[in-house]
Amino acid sequence: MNLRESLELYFIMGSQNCLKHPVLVLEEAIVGGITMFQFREKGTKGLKGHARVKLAIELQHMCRKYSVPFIVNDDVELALFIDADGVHIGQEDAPIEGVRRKIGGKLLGVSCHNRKEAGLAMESGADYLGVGPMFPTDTKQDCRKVRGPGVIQSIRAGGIGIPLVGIGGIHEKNASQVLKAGADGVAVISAISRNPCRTGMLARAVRDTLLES
Ligand code: 3NM
Repeated sequence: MNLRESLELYFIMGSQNCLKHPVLVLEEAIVGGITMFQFREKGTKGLKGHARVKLAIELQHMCRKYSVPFIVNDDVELALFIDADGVHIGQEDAPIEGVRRKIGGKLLGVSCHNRKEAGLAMESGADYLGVGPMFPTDTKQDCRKVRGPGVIQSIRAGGIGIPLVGIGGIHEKNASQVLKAGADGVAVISAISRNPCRTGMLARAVRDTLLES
């Protein structure tokens, strides 16, 4: 697997983000052209316990059917239990080195908000970074201040070259700004989870921008 290519259109969701069954949403998104998926079942409306694990396995099966990498948000034990392709953690989650030790060679993504966090994540063993929020978003309640694509330019200018996606408020009309700032791809929740039938438009916008540059 080429990680930069897998990051081009990274879809993230849990049942709390979907207007119909998440398995149907994921299949439509995959057919529309997503290149990686993250299971992020979170918050008061998210499933818990057995129902959460069952949904994770159903979504993982769908990803396997189409050879799309399946990443688990935050929950290292779940990722190991179901043998996911990787784990994504935030700055507030477990220390990066400890997660790297636990997951061995699985993919490790880390959310970062500035150049300093990006440098530390890279040194601590991250395979890729998620940088945000690029634009205003209602999806994440505890979101930090909007940084804009400029923060990606600053991370790249600081010599941090590892694979990276922008996240936060991204859709087909503004994705090109994120890619032109130096991202390998874009990570989105609501632009696809609420409207999976539009995935193809976003996928085309991403591909066209990457081909131009
Ligand atoms: N992380 P949408 S922003 C999960 O800035 C997440 O680290 C962010 O949802 C960060 O695509 C965000 O609907 C929410 O805006 C992204």
